[in-house]
This record gives sequence, structure tokens and C-alpha cells, in this order.
Amino acid sequence: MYNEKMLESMRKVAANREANAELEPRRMTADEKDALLAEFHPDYKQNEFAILSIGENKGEKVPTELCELLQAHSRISAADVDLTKVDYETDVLIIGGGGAGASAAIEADEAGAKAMIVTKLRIGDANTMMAEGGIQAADKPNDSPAIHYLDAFGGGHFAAKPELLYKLVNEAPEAIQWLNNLGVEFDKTEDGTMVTTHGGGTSRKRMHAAKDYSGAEIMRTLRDEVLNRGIPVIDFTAAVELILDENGNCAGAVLMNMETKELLVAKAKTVILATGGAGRLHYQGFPTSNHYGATADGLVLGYRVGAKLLYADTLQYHPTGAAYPEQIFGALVTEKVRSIGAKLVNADGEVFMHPLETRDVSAASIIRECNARGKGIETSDGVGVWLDTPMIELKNGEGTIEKRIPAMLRMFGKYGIDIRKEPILVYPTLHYQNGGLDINADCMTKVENLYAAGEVVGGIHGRNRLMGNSLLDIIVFGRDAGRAAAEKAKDVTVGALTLDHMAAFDAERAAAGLETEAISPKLLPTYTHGNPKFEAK
Ligand code: MEZ
Repeated sequence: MYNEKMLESMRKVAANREANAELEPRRMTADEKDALLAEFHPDYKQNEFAILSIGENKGEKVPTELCELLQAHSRISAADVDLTKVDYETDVLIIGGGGAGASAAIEADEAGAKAMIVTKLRIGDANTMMAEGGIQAADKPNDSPAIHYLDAFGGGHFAAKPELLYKLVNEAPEAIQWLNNLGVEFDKTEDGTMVTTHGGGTSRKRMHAAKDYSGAEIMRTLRDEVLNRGIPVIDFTAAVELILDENGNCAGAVLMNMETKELLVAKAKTVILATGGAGRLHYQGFPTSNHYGATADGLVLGYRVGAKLLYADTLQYHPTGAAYPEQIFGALVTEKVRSIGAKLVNADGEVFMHPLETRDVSAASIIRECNARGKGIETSDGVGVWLDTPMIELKNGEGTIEKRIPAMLRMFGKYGIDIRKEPILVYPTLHYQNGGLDINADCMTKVENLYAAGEVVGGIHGRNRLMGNSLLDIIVFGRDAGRAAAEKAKDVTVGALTLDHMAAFDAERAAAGLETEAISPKLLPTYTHGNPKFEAK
């Protein structure tokens, strides 16, 4: 357990708790934030990025690990695939079984299209399941989509695509109602009013939650709906290459059975990529809060057929990943812990920042406290700062933690840490890819009939995302993509299928003088003996 130095620091935290609970730390100015980010946020470490030599974003920088995958060789050779033998035929093919994929499938089905989900793991094995603190929607009298827009636009450094953010905030209240009607058990007061809280960077309380397992509750409901509707779900089957038709339109995917490695052909009128994020690439050696399959597959598949990326150089490091004990290193400690009253405290028991700055600013502030100011608490695995959880009950009364954040109580309780009585150690963890595939307001990429929804998309949030806007975007854009792809499918006649883009991409790589042995999509992370926690090769 804790060594003497940690215990001594913990005593300082306890001694200052009452005074710290009363403190109202000031928010940073815009200039202070800019300076902090430039010096301490991982996105600004130039040597961790590489320039793409081929593809639609040639000349732009992306994380080194992603660059390798985007320029890699395919897992298959075109000669291994008989495109005349079609194994599955559908109107709308949805690649990915998380919240965005499930929402898309439900709406495509609702619109009368034949929809089918393929997923390399099982439906619900996705980052949606891991989201904890809530989902934003401006549906209270003191709030509006316009205020929601301003919060998100500012939090994302004014870089969000306006037409996408507009849809996100305007369709949010209806998205909550849709989920509520499907059966999501949102937290409500006795009269049925939804309980809402703040998140980092929100000017109104608009975070709707199901305790601190909001994503799991939403995914449970969506999965039930998909299965109840009888929508086919082909699990343990990965998409390893997209298929175009002779006109250059997306027309399906080559699938690979994850166990037998058998290759299958899925032909479709429209395709939706809903493959999620990339945390398991462990950029810059960070641990991650992401699920096991988050390996940037959709970015690779889309990029190879000519889709464009937007802001692929910007990642989100959630400020509070568990830094101790090592069994849960990097696991998400929901922002809701701070929303309901816990503050971040350094080794000397000092509150060093406002607890609800936006995520990039909060993460950079913690990194500065530990690495430049020497005020972190050293653990066997690294360093962290305290998140003073007992402060929650000091402010809100006994029983609040069990009622509002029971999953946190249980996660730390398993290792003998009672978060009602002791603070916990946290440090930023790789949580979200802010960037991804560029889409238009109809959710279509640059490639005709190829749609995208969820974390694989870039541009909705700009260069930083606010808490709770991801659970929202998977629902809003999942549903929109499902409807749009179903509508489009009505007018599509698929031409002869081809994998010619593979040879073209190989030729471009060769012409650029690029030599690589890398193969993508990665599909699953590799954990080696050298660095069992984060190495993904
Ligand atoms: O939006 C998120 O990333 C989220 C809800 C995370 C959390 O802190 O709970």
C-alpha cells in the first residue's frame, strides 16, 4: 500500500480539507491557458508527431504511431479476395458495434433499410461502454442550444466545424428523449425531472447521467434495441479493407473472421464507419481509459480509399486517470467526481487549479504540477496528484458518493481504498481522439456513399472536447448517419466491385520512397514483455 511519503502527503491533504473545500480557485485567463498548453499539453510535443507522405492529408502531421498505420500495407492481398462471391448483401453496412454503430443501425432499420452490423469484438465492446459521467443536452429553462454551442465552441478552441456543432447541440434534447423512451435509466428527482450537473467548461448544468455508468446504461439499452429489432450483428468479424465499385463509390468491405482468419465479402449500397477511437495505440506511452479494440481502424480504412482526416493531430488526455494502484493504472476516474465537489490537490495539500477547467487545460495543469513544479506524489508506477474525494461528502452530506458515483466507490474499494475517507491519486490518461474523418453535415466522407459517425469523426468538437459531448455525438451523428445512409441507399445501384484502390495506394507509397513493414488496420493491441502496460506494436 502507500509508503510513508505518500501517507505524509495524505495527512497534509486531510489537514487542509475543510479550508480547501471552501476555496473558490480562480479560472485561468485565455493567455495563461495558451501558455500552459504550449508548454505542457502532449499535443504540443513536436517530436511525437510525423508528417504524412501519402494520402489525402499528405504534408500534415499526425501522431507517429498513427502515421505508421495510415501509410502501412494492407492485411490482405487483393488476389486473395474473390469479389464475385458475395457472402453478405445489405443496404447499409455498419462497421462497429458501439453506441454510434448501434444508433445508426436502429435508425436505418426504422427508415426501412436492410441494415447489418459487423464488429471485430461483440456489440457493446466499445468506448461507449466505458463512458461514465454523462451526456450533455441543453433542455433546462436556464439553458439553450445556443449556450451549449458557445461552451463547446470555446472549449474546442473555436475550431469545430460550425455545421456539425450546430447539429450536435440542436439535436441534443431530442436525443435525450429518444434514449429515455428506449429505456435508459437516467438519474431523476422524485417528480421525474432529470438531474443535471456541470462538466468542465460548461456554463450551465446540462450533464444528464445514469450515476457514473452512463455509457454502460446507454449501450445496454441500444444493444437491446438492436437485438429486439432483429438487426443482424456479425461479431468477431473485422472489416480489413473497404470495397469501392467501378464508379469509385463505397460499396462494401472485406471482412475477416477474427478466429479463423477467413475472408468474406460484404456488399452494400452505403457503408457507415463507426469504429471508435485509438487509445490502445498508447500515444506518447500514455495509459488509456479506452476499451481493448480502440486501435484507429476506421481512420486507416477510410484513409486508404481517399477519405480526408481533420485534426488527426489532436488527442484528449483525460485529466483524471487512476494513477494508483497499478491494477487500474489509466482507468477513467470520471469528471463527475469533480462536478460533485472533489478538488485536485498537490503533494503539499494545496489546491492548484479550478477543478472544472476544460480537459486539455486540466490535464496540462496536472502535468505541470507533477513534472515542472515537483509537487506530484510519486508512486511505484509514476506520479500523480490527489483528487480529494472525501470533500464530496463534506460538502454534500454522507451517502452522496454511494448514490452518485457508486462505480468509483467500487473500483477503488476492490483495492482497499475507501474514497469516502481517503483521496485518490490521478494523472492524465489517453481518453479520446478529437480528430478523425472529415464529414459533411449529412455524415458523408469525401468518398461517395461512405459515411462516418462517432469517435472516428473529426471536427465536431474542434481541438478539444467537453465532457459529455461524446456520448451525445455518438447518438446524434449515429442516428443521422443511419437515416442519411438509408435514404441514400434507395437511389444507389452498385457497380462492379473493385479493390483497385489498394494497388493505387501501394503505388503512391512506392513513389514517395516510403519503406515500411507495418500492416494495418491494427485490430488489436500487442502487449509485449518489454513494456507490458502500454506498448502497442
Ligand atoms: O465525455 C466523457 O469523456 C466522459 C463522460 C467522461 C467522464 O469523465 O466521465
